[in-house]
Parts: sequence; C-alpha cells; structure tokens
Amino acid sequence: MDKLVEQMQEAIIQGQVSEVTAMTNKALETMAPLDVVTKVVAPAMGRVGDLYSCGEFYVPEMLLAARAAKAALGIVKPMLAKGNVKPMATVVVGTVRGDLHDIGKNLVSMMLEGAGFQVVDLGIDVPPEKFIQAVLDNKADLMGMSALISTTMPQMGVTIKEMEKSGMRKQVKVIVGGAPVTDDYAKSIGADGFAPDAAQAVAISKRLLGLN
Ligand code: B12
Repeated sequence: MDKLVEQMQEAIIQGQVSEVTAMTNKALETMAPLDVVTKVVAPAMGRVGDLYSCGEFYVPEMLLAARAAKAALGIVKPMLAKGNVKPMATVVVGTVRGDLHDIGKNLVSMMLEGAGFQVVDLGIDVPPEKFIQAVLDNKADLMGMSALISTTMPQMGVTIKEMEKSGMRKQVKVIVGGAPVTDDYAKSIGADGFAPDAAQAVAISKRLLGLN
C-alpha cells in the first residue's frame, strides 16, 4: 500500500484531526478526491469497527476517529461536487430514527451530489414522518435511508410502511444502505434498491430513475 495512504488511515484511526487535514491536502496533489474516500476513509473506518468489535476501542476512540474521518471528507467534498451538471433528480437522504451514524450517509450524499443529483440531507435520527414530509415538500424522485445498527435497521421498514399508509409510496423510489443492510433485507422490507457503498448508490439511483 502507498505509504501516505497507510499513514492517513492510521491518523484517522488514531483520531488525529490536524495530521489528517495536512495529509489529505498533501495527498490531493497526486490522488483523486474519490480515492481519498474509497482508499483511505472507508477502509480506515472499517478497521475502527474491527477494533471496537474486538474490544480494543471504546466509544470515545470511535468518536475521535469519526471526527478525523469527517475532517478528510470536509476537504474532498467540494471537489467531488465540482464538475456538476444541472440537477437530474431530487433525492432525500437521512439516517433513520434512533441512529446517529452519519459518515456513510454523508458519503452517499456527496457522491450523489457529485453525480448531479439535488440532495436534501435530513441528517441523523430521522423519524418516518420527517422523511415523508421532506419527500412531499421537495417533490423528491428518490429517498435514501441509512442504518448502521441492527436495532435501528427495522426503522427503514417502519418508514416504508408509513409511506404506504399515507398513500405516497408509489411517488418515490426508495433505496437503503448501511453496514448491516443486505440486498435480501432491502427486498424483505419493500425497498426498491440497496447498495453496499456510495459509488454503487449512485449507479442504482440512476438505474431506478432510468437516468442511464
Ligand atoms: C464511527 C462509528 C460510530 C460513531 C458515529 C459517528 C458518526 N458521526 O457517524 C459513534 C461513536 C457516535 C458511534 C456510536 C455508536 N455505535 Co457505532 N460505529 C462506528 C463505526 C466504527 C464506523 C461507521 C462508519 O462510519 N463507517 C464508515 C462508512 C464509510 O461506512 P458505512 O457507514 O457502512 O457506509 C457505507 C455503506 O454502508 C453505504 N451506505 C451507508 N448508508 C447508506 C444509505 C444508502 C441509501 C445507501 C444506498 C448506501 C449506504 O455506503 C457508505 C459509503 O460507502 C461502526 C463499525 C462499522 N464497521 O460499521 C460502528 C458500529 C456501527 N457502531 C456500533 C455500536 C454498537 C454503536 C453504539 C450503540 C455504541 C454505544 N455503546 O454507545 C453507538 C450508537 C449510537 C446511535 N444511537 O447511533 C456497532 C453496531 C453493531 C450492531 N450489530 O448493530 C458497530 C457495527 C461497531 C461494532 N462492530 O460493534 N459509532
């Protein structure tokens, strides 16, 4: 692995915000912004998850690493959104009720924006009624829900059921994602699509809306 990539991953894992900021700026002299996301930030946060799982990291360490990851993402975000064409469609995104994880959802938002979508990001801990209202207010073509915890994942299905009840489900395509989510799970709750990462989120969004 490239030495700088390795050092950046390590700095994210250790939560070193100023080092991450400096290294990201340096890396961008030679590295594509998207590579910072896919080759540095995503794998580093994956390793943070492993460290948490095996009891080496606790919540404070995860939080510090997340802050460092966000520092890198903050730098690349405007670059990913550059070269933007006119918005092709509107998408509402958010992390479901009870869930505070937003790094993956932010990556999906950024990539969709970069691909020319207008993104309405509702943030974290979003209840079903807020998703529904935002879709109606923005006449959204697509809605994306993110969930990172097995106990919050069912909120995606709850939201879809609420959309059906209020009679607006057919007006909008729904995609779901997040580390514990699978294609089968997405189908079982009645979502239209699933993607395991931000790049594929763009591809599936375009496909569902017939934009390819
Ligand atoms: C960082 C982190 C935190 C941070 C979050 C900071 C933030 N601002 O997001 C903090 C410290 C706050 C946190 C808190 C908690 N966390 Co946490 N956290 C993580 C960690 C390490 C990384 C998540 C991450 O950012 N990954 C990197 C991004 C890039 O990946 P991603 O989110 O999967 O997103 C990608 C894809 O999934 C997809 N995607 C994501 N969303 C969407 C949406 C759509 C529509 C689509 C199409 C695709 C898509 O595209 C993304 C980009 O490629 C994970 C471990 C892991 N491996 O996931 C644990 C993890 C999710 N956390 C976990 C836990 C248990 C918790 C806590 C309950 C801990 C506690 N005891 O308090 C709390 C819960 C708080 C809450 N109510 O939400 C567990 C969940 C276990 C489970 N089975 O449910 C995990 C898996 C850790 C573990 N191995 O045990 N956490």
